[in-house]
Amino acid sequence: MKIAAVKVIVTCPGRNFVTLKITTDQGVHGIGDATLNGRELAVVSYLQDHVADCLVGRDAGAIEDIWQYLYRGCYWRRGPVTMAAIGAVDTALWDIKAKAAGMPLYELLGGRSRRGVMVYGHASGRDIEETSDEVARYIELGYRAIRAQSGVPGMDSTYGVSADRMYYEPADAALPTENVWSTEKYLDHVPKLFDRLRERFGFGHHLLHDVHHRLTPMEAARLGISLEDYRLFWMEDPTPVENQEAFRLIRKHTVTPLAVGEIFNTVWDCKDLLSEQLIDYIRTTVTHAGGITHLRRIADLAAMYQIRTGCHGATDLSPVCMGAALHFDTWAPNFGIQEYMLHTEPTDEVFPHDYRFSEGELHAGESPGHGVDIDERLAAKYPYRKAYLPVNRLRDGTMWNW
Ligand code: EZ4
Ligand code: CO
Repeated sequence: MKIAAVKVIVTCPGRNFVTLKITTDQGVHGIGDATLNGRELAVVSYLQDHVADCLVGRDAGAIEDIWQYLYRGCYWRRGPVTMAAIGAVDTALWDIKAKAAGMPLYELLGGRSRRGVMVYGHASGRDIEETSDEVARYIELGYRAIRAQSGVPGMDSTYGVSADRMYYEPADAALPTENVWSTEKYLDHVPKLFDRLRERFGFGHHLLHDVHHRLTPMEAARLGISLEDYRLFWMEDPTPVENQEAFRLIRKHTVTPLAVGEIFNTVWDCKDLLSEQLIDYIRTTVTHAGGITHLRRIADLAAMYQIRTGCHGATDLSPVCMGAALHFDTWAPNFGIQEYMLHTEPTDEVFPHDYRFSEGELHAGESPGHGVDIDERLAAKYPYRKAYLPVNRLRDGTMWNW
């Protein structure tokens, strides 16, 4: 079965998504997600101008060889644009192989390791009480794990607090919105949030929190210590990850579990954190870490150090990524948890999918492939709209991490 056509589809049913569609000479097609939030068109060009021609005529079943061809063969290895492009090709080819085999993708990966995939939902509010009421709502919906983020007194905005309760969308403007950040105010506030949540709900649910790269290593250590009594499932991205040695410092001081890796794109980014056991959950997912083929390598390395997976699942990853990730999660022996934010209704219509939520878990579905497709006619109704993530500045104007 040979690759006959390679097509890139851009659609914006509420937010931008880039989808790669590969069709074979036998009429089977597969799709992959290539969305890189705020830099979408760079991946579109990479795929259209530099990858598509190299794929036509190749054996669609040679997934590993095509992965190596695109990785080794471009000379300029790694990076988010390259790896998102490779990830989309890889996901589409696994989709095709599983469809051709008549199997759901998880069967092809080695079969089912669990009945369902535990997910965490996103509770947020302008203050602690609003966030607490949102946590109550997720518990009523059946979630067993909930991420909690709250507005901080004295700060106009902070990461993770959405205007629209269920649908969080930070890429909100055609030029980046500028937010003002205060580490002092944040560090003072977060322990109060989790104190309230444990007081109200007890310890029967997993609670998570995303620091979103804002702190220095010592500040992160201090936050970790101050959250220990609340037994978080994880504290995510406490400090920027370029300097992985920072995690040695954090680790020396706190037993609050750490989750890192949503912006990583290869196993090389993960290697030291995994082999030195500096984190507890690895956040890489299908789209930004080179597809199913490469994500498996990362998960296998993590497993050697008892580190579990916690795939990124924000809404800037399309339902195609979610579908593929759920098959991966269903297989991965060292699966930990899957992030789950609801896509808007128009997005779900553009990407009809098999996966279903029930009792705090997502189920990948049993149809052949990864179980997600794209309605191209509908997709064409939503043209690309420029949208950027915000930036952060300190009160005196200094640029900070968002
Ligand atoms: O801000 O994916 O844990 N989830 C996150 C996300 C990221 C977005 C950036 O595009 O940190 O909400
Ligand atoms: Co995050």
